[in-house]
Amino acid sequence: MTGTASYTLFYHPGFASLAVHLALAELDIPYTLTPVNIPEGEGRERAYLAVNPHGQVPALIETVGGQKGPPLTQCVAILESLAERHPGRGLLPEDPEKRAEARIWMSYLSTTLQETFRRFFHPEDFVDVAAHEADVRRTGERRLGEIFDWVEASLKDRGPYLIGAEPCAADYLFFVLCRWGRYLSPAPSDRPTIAALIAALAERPGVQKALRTEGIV
Ligand SMILES: N[C@@H](CCC(=O)N[C@@H](CS)C(=O)NCC(=O)O)C(=O)O
Repeated sequence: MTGTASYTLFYHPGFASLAVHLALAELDIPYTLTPVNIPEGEGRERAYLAVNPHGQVPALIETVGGQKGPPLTQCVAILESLAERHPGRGLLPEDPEKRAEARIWMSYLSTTLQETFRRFFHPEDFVDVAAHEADVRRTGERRLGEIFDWVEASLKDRGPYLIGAEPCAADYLFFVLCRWGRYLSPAPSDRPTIAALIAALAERPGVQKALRTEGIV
């Protein structure tokens, strides 16, 4: 496909879709937003299941020259695709070693940190007996604390971003997960190195624009 690309992002404020929204806003490319009211069950409606068969946000549709592409789903896959479609814009670093490092972060964050949050927010998905939910939530919370401690230790004397001086897609994903962590004690932002990363990202115009648009500043 040729011509200028524009994107439609299916999102719900503050949900995983925010990572893609931050990337689009930071790339400063044309996009529109389509809200999907996940808490009210809109994700399970037939129309949205045709976009994302898992009923989750994000989903992203690219339109080039008036022609719509297939829906892209899964945060990491979408971020990778955006980096591929907009090379040299910093979504993934140019340097192969740094690029690999960014991918390691994205994979770790998505499969480990993001997944562990499910135990904290949705313990009912992991047990048949309601009385066991509190246990799942508690162990999920403890594990989240360990993961954020590990990230904090890994970032010491580096940064301010995950792979150094410039932000990349992995940082956008991490930013969202830190936001989710505001319900934890300690919160991710109670750790000084992570707090510095969040503060640095929060100063960026694209990040501010996305947060303002989602009404979650
Ligand atoms: N692995 C998916 C996870 C996305 C995800 O968990 N989305 C949540 C919101 S944060 C959702 O839409 N949940 C609705 C559901 O599972 O029914 C990704 O990375 O895109």
